Amino acid sequence: MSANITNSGEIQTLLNNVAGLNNADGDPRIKEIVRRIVSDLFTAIEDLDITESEFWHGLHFMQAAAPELILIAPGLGFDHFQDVLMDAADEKAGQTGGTPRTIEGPLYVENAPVSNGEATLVSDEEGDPMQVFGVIKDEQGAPIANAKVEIWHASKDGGYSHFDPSLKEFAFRGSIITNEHGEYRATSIMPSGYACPPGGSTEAMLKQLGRHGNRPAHIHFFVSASGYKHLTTQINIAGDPYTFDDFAFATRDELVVDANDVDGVAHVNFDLSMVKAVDASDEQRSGRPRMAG
Ligand code: MBD
Ligand code: FE
Repeated sequence: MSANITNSGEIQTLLNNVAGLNNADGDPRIKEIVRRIVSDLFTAIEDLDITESEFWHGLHFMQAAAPELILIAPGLGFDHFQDVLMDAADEKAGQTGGTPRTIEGPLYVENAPVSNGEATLVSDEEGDPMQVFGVIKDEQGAPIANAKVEIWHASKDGGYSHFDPSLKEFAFRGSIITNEHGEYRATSIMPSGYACPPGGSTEAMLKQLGRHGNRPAHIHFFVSASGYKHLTTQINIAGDPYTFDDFAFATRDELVVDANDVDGVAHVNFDLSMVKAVDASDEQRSGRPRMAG
């Protein structure tokens, strides 16, 4: 496999022209990225003898899949790969520790209601009662007051508000400011695992790979506090058949949490540990586009 044609002068010139390297306009960073990605795809087409039919099938698949690209990305491991890259960067900078990160996923919505100390995430949706609670701590174990804990999770049917039209605005979403003991508590219902939309492009793609499109029951967190690095993570409820078989590869051993029955309420107790920020930008989450609720 040597990509003889891709490496020829003719195709290298074509790639330079494709990426606009022969002009002084445009964005140099975008040019660099386009040059590299198109070149890598040409190489793959040549090395794998991807036929014209296969190429166009793939392109038409992507065209139809456009609304689900945000789901295909975690299914193909891109979200988890970015976590691994960020972990490696932290390691290199000597900034390890704290609760492990894991992927944000595509279903966060801005502007959920804010409460102090505790919140009821929903009052009139059906489901098994669940409380998720804990303490936000620094690496020495000292509680962090006034941390912002944003929580979002699925319904008992695995749907997310603002994406599943049967659910009320901001159902199962809330932002809790920790009290003077660093505590947060959300009263809600037990989420079910998520399944990719039946009949959709993600499901079709995963089927071709012999895979499924399920996630275990999980609860998402954004945690931020002045002077600490922003944390994006999730917990998986122990005992779900998909806990260690997540189509989005987001499970980490430290993030699997038991739900304990206390008088008919599932108690999910999870403390989170925050790492000191080195500069102000560490306190912010990534600039990824997000839906405003
Ligand atoms: C989810 O709920 C989710 O968290 C991810 C990562 C992908 C799809 C649905
Ligand atoms: Fe989710």
